[in-house]
Amino acid sequence: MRFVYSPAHLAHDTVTETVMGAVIPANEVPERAERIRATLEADGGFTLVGPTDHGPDPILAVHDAGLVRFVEEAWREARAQSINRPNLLADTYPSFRMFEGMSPAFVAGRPETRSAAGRAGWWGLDTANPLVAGTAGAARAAVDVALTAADLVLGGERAAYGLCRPPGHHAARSMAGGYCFFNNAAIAADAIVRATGQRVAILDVDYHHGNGTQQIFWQRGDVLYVSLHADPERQYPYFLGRADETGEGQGRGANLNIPLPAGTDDGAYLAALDRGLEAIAAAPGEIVVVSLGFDTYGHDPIGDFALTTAVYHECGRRVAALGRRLVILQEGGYHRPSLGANARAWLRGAEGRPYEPLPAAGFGEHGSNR
Ligand code: Q9C
Ligand code: ZN
Repeated sequence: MRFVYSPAHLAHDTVTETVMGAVIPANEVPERAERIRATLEADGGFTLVGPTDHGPDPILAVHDAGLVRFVEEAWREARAQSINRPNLLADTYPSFRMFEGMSPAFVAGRPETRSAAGRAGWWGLDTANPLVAGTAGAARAAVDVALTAADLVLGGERAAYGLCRPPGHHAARSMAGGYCFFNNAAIAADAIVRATGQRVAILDVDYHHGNGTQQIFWQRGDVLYVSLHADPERQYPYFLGRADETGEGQGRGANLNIPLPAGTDDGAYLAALDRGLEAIAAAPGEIVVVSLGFDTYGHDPIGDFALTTAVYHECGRRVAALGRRLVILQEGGYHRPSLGANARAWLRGAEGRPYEPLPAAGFGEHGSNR
């Protein structure tokens, strides 16, 4: 299988994030993608290709131009305003309650502040989304990685993997968040619909609900969104991801959320995956975009599922058994020592190659994150 990778992600060298006000080391760090790249290269069955530049238009087809401007200007602006922190993180967000009782027209006319910290809140969802000097370039490159993977599949490949970093599925039309700036999977799915005139399904198997992807396609019938994720009753993004969210308007019935309990293990996960795959199999279309996260792994530092490396091979196998072509895009996964082995297992499964587990790579069942 070919996999698309850009070194531009290295400059998105995040330092910290915050959890309920406490500063912690960033979870979404360059080492994640480097671990996956190194393991796929060592496997011998994967060919690295660089992305091609697709320009801003496919991004602007999905995202508000103001969000794109913010991502491009924020770092320079923060420094110009003497915000001398290792990364720009917001602390104040325009809750929709701030505007209660004001007309939609009035609210829509509220100006975006000129403060860089304020703008980070205006265009953001949460305080775990550090932005640094290289973020804009990395986010643009991640979109090109996704679109290049889509091109490979449109060109006839059965499957291609885009090693996107930063990830994308929390980014909505006008909002960054959850380590995401541009929604790589949504941009790829939208481009595929435009290129083929056919319907596309997105299967999101990151541990978290892809609120951004759901929001972007909420009223569209041409993209089916199916997501397996931690129940928002206990987990980020809290305010979307429930089973009763099924789409509206043209998109009615084209959104399937499958929230899962803490401790979800291989067996329960595979049963839920089969439900999601049944919905995709029942819908028209030839291409599936997979939002692939490994924060479902048993030792992930921010997840609470119990999946094993072996089950990722079976997941890849079952997804490929749909018989559709696959554009597989990296989302989350924060237990760094296991990321390479988990990606390798999933992708080998998707290609119909045997699992052939790697020798335990120097981390125990409860190994550290370094
Ligand atoms: N304790 C993705 O997996 N909340 N994003 C973090 C950390 C945000 C995850 C709290 C999680 C975002 C792509
Ligand atoms: Zn996630």
